[in-house]
Amino acid sequence: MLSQIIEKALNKQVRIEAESSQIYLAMACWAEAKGLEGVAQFMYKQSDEERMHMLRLVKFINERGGLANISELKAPNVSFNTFREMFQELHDHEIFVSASINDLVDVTLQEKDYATHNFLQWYVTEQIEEEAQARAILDKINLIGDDKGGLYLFDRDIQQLTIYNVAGTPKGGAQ
Ligand code: OFO
Repeated sequence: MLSQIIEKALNKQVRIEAESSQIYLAMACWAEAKGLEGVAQFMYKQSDEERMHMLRLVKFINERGGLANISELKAPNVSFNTFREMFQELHDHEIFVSASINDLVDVTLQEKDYATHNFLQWYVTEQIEEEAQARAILDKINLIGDDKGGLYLFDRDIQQLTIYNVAGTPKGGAQ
């Protein structure tokens, strides 16, 4: 059984994951409209993953005797000056999510809720991967600079990253 404090803290994270999904969906649309097909596919997939993260929390809350709260969401940014700016926003958002997960883990320790603490370890690992991926992408973009040919290759490469993840290795383990 979840305490009210834990239920509230988990529900806050439900909302953050749902907003993350919307943020990346908006990025997918922006990229698709700009003809960046690879980037768009990558963002659609990120958006789907965030929805899975949300659902995982929703099911856990309900299974543990709580009630998942499906709330209104903050509207995401829908336009960006450059694709670099967009990926910077993705990176910064992942740092924000990691901090939020860390706070949540902290609450479970204060509340001595070791079942929820254990459940959240998957998210801790996932955030390490997502931060590393976002940093690697930003490093690549910084290498490309304003080079149009570089952007073409980047768009193709990131598509392969997406295909690779879909085909073989689910990022962060089973979802
Ligand atoms: Fe939910 O993993 Fe990123 O934000």
